Amino acid sequence: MFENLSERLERSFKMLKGEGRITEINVAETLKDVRRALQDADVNYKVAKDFTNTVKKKALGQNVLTAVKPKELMVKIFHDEMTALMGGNKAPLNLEGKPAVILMSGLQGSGKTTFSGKLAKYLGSVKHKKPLLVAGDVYRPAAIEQLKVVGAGINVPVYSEDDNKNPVEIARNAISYARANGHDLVIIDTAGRLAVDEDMMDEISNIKNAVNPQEILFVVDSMTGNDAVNTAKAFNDCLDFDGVILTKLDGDTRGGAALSISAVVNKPIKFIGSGEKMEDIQEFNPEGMASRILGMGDIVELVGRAQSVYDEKEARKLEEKIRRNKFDFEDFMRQIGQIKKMGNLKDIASMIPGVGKAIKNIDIPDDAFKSIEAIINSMTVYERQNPEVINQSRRQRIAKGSGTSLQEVNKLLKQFQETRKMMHAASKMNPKKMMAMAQQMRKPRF
Ligand SMILES: Nc1nc2c(ncn2[C@@H]2O[C@H](COP(=O)(O)OP(=O)(O)OP(=O)(O)O)[C@@H](O)[C@H]2O)c(=O)[nH]1
Ligand SMILES: [Mg+2]
Repeated sequence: MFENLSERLERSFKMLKGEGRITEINVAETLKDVRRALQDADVNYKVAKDFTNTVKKKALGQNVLTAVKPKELMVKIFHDEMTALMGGNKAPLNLEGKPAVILMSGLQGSGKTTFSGKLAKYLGSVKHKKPLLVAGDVYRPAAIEQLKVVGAGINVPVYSEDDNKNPVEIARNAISYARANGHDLVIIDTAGRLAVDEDMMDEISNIKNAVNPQEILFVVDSMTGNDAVNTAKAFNDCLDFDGVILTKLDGDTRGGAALSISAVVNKPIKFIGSGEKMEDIQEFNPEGMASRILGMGDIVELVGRAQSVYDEKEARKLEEKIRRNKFDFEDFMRQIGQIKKMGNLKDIASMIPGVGKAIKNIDIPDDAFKSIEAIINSMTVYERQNPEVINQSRRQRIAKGSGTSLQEVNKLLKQFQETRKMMHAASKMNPKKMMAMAQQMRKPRF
């Protein structure tokens, strides 16, 4: 799922490639395209509009001159905003209560019965609950039987009253039964209708009032598309539910519902269902979902780390030094230090799109900079600040002191001089280009 949206977003971001910074002009086209992509993926019109406006505000407010590339920064902003849109944090179930009562609601075929079973199994094993399933769907002929089959498959008892057509009574009786039989969790499955109708809403409201559940969950088929938002609104107006369950995320869904529902009703998505088997249940994680939608989770992590070690003031100083051709070995060391602060080298390298797969089987030692650092450490402060004084005899001393060879010292000095010359030349030509080069320097090269 979401493949289309991911691809479209990636294409939109590509427009920013090569841009030095984010401006009103170069971001406008990208945002327009993103909004279209979201709407095509069934994201509610207003949600998509508000979303892109927020992103724009954030993007223009950022000082992107140096920190990271505009495209990467945009992905990060998108990721953060999408996470916020979907509720921000994980929303755990409230399981206080003796027993805790969970009431399922939702349209016909949305996956209530299946999810009731999944949840019973999940909470039984993860939270060590002793669940009881309750057959509250008294209308569809095979509904009770269906729940019994589900219960038998996961070893969870099912409470049902075959001759009783009153779901409110059944729910109430089930709770007494649960108390008497040591169940600390009751999950009530209810009947769905084809469309939102008053009878159904009345009935489930009555159940709600009779049993006062800890959690009312609204189950929605994520393939429903934009309609899901309206259904969610209707259920929420009537029940003021506590959380949303998105089912059938394994299918060929455009996924927009996931992005819209919790924003529109302002309720968290708590779980997702991604298959017909009882194991196909996951706690919903807004951050993880945002990464999946963007298809770029690693970039997000990489940019986050780069931002956390990045120091604007230092960068300005460096810029000035390069301009005056004063970039020295102390600056060089600081750059290495920054890269190292970002974490394990192989981890970092593998986050760069396209690199991950290529280096999967290559061993990058974490001390890749070791001999460079040793050489620089063997220089005197004077030498580091004035690399041009490092003559032949100093080179020999440095090689000895660092436990490296004369060739290695020569190589480093040559590379350093070349880099410095290039950066200086660039700085006189075009400030944008120079910064791009400086940025390049802070990236490990393999
Ligand atoms: N692929 C997939 N199928 C699902 C998922 N959840 C439920 N289903 C299927 O969807 C169909 C309907 O699921 P039910 O659990 O019976 O839905 P319901 O809401 O109880 O339906 P009613 O009782 O008729 O209102 C069944 O065929 C399920 O196997 C899911 O996450 N993925
Ligand atoms: Mg059912």
